[in-house]
Amino acid sequence: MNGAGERIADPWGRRTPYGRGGRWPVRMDSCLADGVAEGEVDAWVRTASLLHSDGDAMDIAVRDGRIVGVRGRAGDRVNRGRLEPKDLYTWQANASPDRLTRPLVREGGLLVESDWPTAMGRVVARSQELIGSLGPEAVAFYTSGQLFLEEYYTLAVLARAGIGTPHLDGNTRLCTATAGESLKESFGSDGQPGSYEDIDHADVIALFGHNIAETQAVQWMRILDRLDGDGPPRLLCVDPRLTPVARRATVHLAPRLGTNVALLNALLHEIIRQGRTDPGFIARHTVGFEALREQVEPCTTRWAAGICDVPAAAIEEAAELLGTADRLLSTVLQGFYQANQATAAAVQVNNLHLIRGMLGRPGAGVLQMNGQPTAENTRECGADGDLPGFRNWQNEEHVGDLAKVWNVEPSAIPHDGPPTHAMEIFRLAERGSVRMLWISATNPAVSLPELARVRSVLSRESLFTVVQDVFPTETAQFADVVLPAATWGEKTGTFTNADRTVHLSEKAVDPPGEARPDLDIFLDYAARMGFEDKDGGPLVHWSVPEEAFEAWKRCSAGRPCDYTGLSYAKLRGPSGIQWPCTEHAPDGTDRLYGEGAAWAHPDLCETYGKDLVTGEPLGEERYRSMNPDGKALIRPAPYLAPQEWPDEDHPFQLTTGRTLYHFHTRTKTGRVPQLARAAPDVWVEIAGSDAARLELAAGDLVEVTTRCGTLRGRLRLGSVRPGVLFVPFHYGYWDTPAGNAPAPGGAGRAANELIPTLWDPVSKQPQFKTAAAALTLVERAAGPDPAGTAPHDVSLPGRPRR
Ligand SMILES: Nc1nc2c(c(=O)[nH]1)N[C@H]1C(S)=C(S)[C@@H](COP(=O)(O)OP(=O)(O)OC[C@H]3O[C@@H](n4cnc5c(=O)[nH]c(N)nc54)[C@H](O)[C@@H]3O)O[C@H]1N2
Ligand SMILES: Nc1nc2c(c(=O)[nH]1)N[C@H]1C(S)=C(S)[C@@H](COP(=O)(O)OP(=O)(O)OC[C@H]3O[C@@H](n4cnc5c(=O)[nH]c(N)nc54)[C@H](O)[C@@H]3O)O[C@H]1N2
Ligand SMILES: [Mo]
Repeated sequence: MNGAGERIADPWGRRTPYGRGGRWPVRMDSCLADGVAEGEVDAWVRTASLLHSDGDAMDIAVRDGRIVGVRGRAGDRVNRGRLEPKDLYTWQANASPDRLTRPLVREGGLLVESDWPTAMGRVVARSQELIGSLGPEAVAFYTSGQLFLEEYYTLAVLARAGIGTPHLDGNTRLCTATAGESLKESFGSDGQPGSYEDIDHADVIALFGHNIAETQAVQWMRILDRLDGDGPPRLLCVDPRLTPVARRATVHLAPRLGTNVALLNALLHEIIRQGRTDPGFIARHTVGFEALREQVEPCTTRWAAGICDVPAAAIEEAAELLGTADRLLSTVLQGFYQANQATAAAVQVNNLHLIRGMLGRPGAGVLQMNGQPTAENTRECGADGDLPGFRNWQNEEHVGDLAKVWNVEPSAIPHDGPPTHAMEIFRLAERGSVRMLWISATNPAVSLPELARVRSVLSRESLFTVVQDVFPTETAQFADVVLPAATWGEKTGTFTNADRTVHLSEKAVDPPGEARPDLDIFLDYAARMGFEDKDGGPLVHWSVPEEAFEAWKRCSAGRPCDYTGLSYAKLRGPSGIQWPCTEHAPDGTDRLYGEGAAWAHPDLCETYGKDLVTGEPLGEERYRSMNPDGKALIRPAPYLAPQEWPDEDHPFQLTTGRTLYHFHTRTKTGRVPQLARAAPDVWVEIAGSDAARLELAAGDLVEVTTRCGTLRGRLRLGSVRPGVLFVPFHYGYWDTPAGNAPAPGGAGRAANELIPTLWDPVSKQPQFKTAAAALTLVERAAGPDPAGTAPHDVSLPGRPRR
């Protein structure tokens, strides 16, 4: 592989420094299979990365009908030619010998190879039988943040208006439900305010619970290039671990897990106390400032220091950074979204920007980040249970408008209660009221909390489970029908990254065996089910991706995520394009809300808001009186201690997350030799001081136990704050010798054996980032750390640098 080793050891590659306000230089990254020269490639086919929310634009190299490599696209606004290690190497996974190539059905307890008519016949027969006998609510869909826009939109139409079930959600519930919710609470509607180009202009960049160096590595390259250029930005990092971001930060705050709201309230307190607000912006564009002032009035830095276990002086330094920034860019991700008080904490970051007037100008913006590559589309298409186009299910006019687009009666669209969230769907399956669960492009038997319980739900006799995937996953083992899907490079469609940039991804090669694009599977189902509109025409009236895109454009018209100015032809241009893109904004829109949050108007908003503590809906009347003119909402929240808190039996705070080299449950990256070698097995990270106190050493085999379960892994030292354990959540069971989950009560390898079922009351996002845990030694290290320490993972002893 050309250049393979070097980008494992040097993940961010060569620096191309640039100064503040300058244009990020191009750097071309590529990787081709051994023995293939650029000139020998038959075709380069346009796509973007499907391994994080960055949307790194790239071309797939094709030779003799096979994928033989990738290269970045120089003209694209997102990455300007760069690729990160997963982008560079993961194309190899498409050709894995163990791809699913034929449908499987369960016969006599075993999954056996079958054909499409048989497999789809079973799915359709079971759907019709359940809908006929128990009603549409017996059927549920749990989808992804990794399919394409056209696929989500088709799924949303068929689930909502075809079947009429309210039980449709994405794994975006685990991922960016809080991003969406915090934007709704602050701006009345989902929709990312900021732009990646804000990195080029900001003088302060604040990263809240976001390890961007490992999780959107190309934007970290952009930050590194600014740090090496003229007028570098100052960085604030809020993370309990000494991440690569923390190492480069001007100020690093490493709070106790789950105390984000206390910290933010103290930062807001300082900024208000020192008069570093923008009164003009507050008066013109916001409501609610006085309530925030009262809420944070007692939240001194000393008060927060006690709760967060961070020196008050460090919080003051951070407040100084934020308060003196002239262009402030903030990013927020899972250290907030998956922690205690997720929405309340993320909303405080929005408040920071609202009171400082840091929105809608180059360098001044908020990125409530997405994680998955296509999570934005799950949300905008309504495959997360919300109505498509960020319509408000409590607003009859919005429902009526959608009904017109679909040519159905409004009553055909379930909207008499909030959408069913993923955790609730699993609970309904556990209770037996959901009887068919169709899982597409997600692996809940590894990624949901409390895995022992998830396995027991999925193995229920009364639950008919359909799994649509590209590999035989841990989840597929529980299926009644397995549908083999085509994936990236094998199908065509669009997807939208975290800064609203839409990319077209085109088919480069044929899928293996009988695998079919997810769109074709959904279309086949809709046709077999005979879903009709109110005039007896087909409800789903498209048959290829471009027609689905055109149908979506009509649905998005006049909404915040307006796609009407886009087309496949236009997306074949040099760069991806940011929505909204309309006749009036044909080149797309870089930033939202510079001129105020117009979508927050009561007639237009996606939601009337929720109580940030209880999650109770505020209701239309309350919203109208609070925000009659449609301004941005400043929403205060009190700090509440996490439910999971250490005690004598469980003295540690456990958190979980990611490494640079793997994507999620490793169905793709685990099958890529370079990446698998870089991080072959699970580990447990502990502070050097805790290890010394417990007389433990690097490489020791340990057991971590919580009230839910037990995990075994080798110890790594050094990069978490004292009292914290960190475990990556990538490792399940498909590549273990047994290939199976642990026997009940046994120690597992998946982090989610340990994570209890708890979720944020507002966004319903599970809390993957705080569990009380115990640690015990199983066996001393035989030699050096067998987990293989990745080069950037060197442990630095001592306190995080400030
Ligand atoms: N390499 C790689 N990149 C990815 C992915 C991947 O699997 N691998 N997945 C993609 C997806 S879907 C997502 S959602 C994103 C996630 O991207 P990130 O959110 O950046 O990743 P995480 O490692 O989950 O969590 C980020 C940080 O939160 C910190 N944290 C934990 N608890 C707390 C807390 O209580 N407070 C604060 N302030 N911080 C805390 C952790 O120490 C961790 O460093 O990454 C995307 N990119
Ligand atoms: N403890 C802990 N748990 C977590 C997290 C954490 O930080 N800690 N993070 C959470 C977050 S943010 C996320 S996003 C989730 C991710 O959790 P999952 O969604 O379960 O993770 P993936 O491994 O990405 O699963 C995607 C599945 O889709 C399949 N697939 C890939 N491409 C296609 C395609 O084109 N079509 C079809 N049909 N299938 C395809 C893959 O083979 C894989 O099985 O995990 C969550 N769980
Ligand atoms: Mo995610």
